[in-house]
Amino acid sequence: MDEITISRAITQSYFNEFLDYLDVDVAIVGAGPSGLAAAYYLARTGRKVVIFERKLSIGGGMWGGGMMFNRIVVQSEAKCILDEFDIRYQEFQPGYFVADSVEAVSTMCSKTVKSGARIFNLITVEDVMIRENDLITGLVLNWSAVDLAKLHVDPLTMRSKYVIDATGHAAEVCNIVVRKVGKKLSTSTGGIDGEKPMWAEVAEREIMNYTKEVCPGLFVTGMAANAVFGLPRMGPIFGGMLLSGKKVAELIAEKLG
Ligand code: 48F
Repeated sequence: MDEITISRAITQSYFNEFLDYLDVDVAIVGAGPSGLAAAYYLARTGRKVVIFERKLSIGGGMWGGGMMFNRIVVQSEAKCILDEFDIRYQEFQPGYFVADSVEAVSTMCSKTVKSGARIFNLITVEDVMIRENDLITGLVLNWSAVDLAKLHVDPLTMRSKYVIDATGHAAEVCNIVVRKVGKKLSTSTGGIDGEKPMWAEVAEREIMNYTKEVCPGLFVTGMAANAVFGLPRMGPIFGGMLLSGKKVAELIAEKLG
């Protein structure tokens, strides 16, 4: 057993893939439910898709269910996505399906990776790359450890035909764009309209209308869409996240042709 061979296997395999994914069709920021669903459905169309996730763990806010009770609720409209991923559920009351969040995250993660999407965890997106007319053309990456330790280390950059902001409540990519490029989003103010208080029904309905291209080259999905467009939050009902991820995949697949 040679430790150096083990080290070579890890570094060589990792960096071969990292190099390959520096130029992709779609780069997704955040591996929560919306980012995973977007990656899965895009990868299944044969596109080259990568997710960058800041944390060690995949799954974003889905692991914790509601208030750390590890169950999620999904409405009838999104049951087809649970079926697609083969996530088991029970009908609690007509129209309300409850699933184990651990099974939901681990199954989505596994199927997304096996569909061909690549997930790089422990990497934080700290900026975007732009070209003429403020077209978003890629992401600026750094190790999350660098960010956490506040080290003065320059990042690296990757290119992507389209970027998806799937960073949840913080809508981090859109916030970066507004801060650095100006109020040029397709919102009422051009900036981040800001998330509104809890109203699950409106939030789950409207998220589908606001899952879209928010400025050239940048799409928004999941809770980030609600935050950017001033919609209410919805709490631990996850159908909107899954449907929004699927919708953004369809919108981008259509653009890619
Ligand atoms: O928060 P998150 O799960 O986003 P989502 O897919 O789902 C929202 C629900 O979990 C829940 C809800 C549902 O009703 O309201 O909150 O919209 O996942 C977002 C992921 O993005 C990562 C973050 O660590 C999380 O795993 N993330 C955020 N900012 C960055 C990032 C960044 N700058 N770089 C890389 N990853």
